[in-house]
Amino acid sequence: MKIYGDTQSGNCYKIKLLAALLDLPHQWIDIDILEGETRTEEFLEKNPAGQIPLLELEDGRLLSESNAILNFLAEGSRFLPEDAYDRARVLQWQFFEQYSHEPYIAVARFIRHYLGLPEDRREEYEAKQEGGHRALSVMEKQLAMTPYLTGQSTTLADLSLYAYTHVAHEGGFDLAAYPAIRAWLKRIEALPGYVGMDT
Ligand SMILES: N[C@@H](CCC(=O)N[C@@H](CS)C(=O)NCC(=O)O)C(=O)O
Repeated sequence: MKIYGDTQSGNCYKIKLLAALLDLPHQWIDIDILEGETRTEEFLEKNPAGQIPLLELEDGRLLSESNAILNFLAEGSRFLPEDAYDRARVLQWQFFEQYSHEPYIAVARFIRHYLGLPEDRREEYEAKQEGGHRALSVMEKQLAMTPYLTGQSTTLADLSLYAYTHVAHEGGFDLAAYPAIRAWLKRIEALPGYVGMDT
């Protein structure tokens, strides 16, 4: 299978991390967003939303949306529980990630880390801080009670949220006030097969 992505993007890194943890054979195809490579006619034919990550299976079937790709690839693995309620708890955190975490932390990081905090986007960047801290506080509360977001073991919920949380400082978020999150980041980094964002 092929994975179209950018290793600096948290949404794409989620897939890279899962593929490494499960040792899934794949071809990684680097896509440069800033060079407009998600907007070419050829790419838009594969994903009309013009976004990465994008999965292309050997038979040509395509799948976009990082968390959908994770759920597809993790089927039958230790990262996706079988019990309906436990599975829904994973989804609960993945929806939280897309609605309450990524739009603040990933966007602030994009403005600061990718674009170099240009003056015309400073206001937007500042406006992202409160929402980002709100999301981190929700995670901190859970992780002070359980080692992983859904309980005692690592699931896709952790991988989805690890992606942008471990680089939150690049969006201006200081994790010093979140000890449970910092301990959880270390637990994820100790998983056998773990790969970092740059490797
Ligand atoms: N909800 C999508 C978001 C994907 C997304 O925002 N991708 C960004 C990179 S992180 C992208 O492709 N941006 C290029 C563009 O929108 O033109 C997911 O989780 O996969």
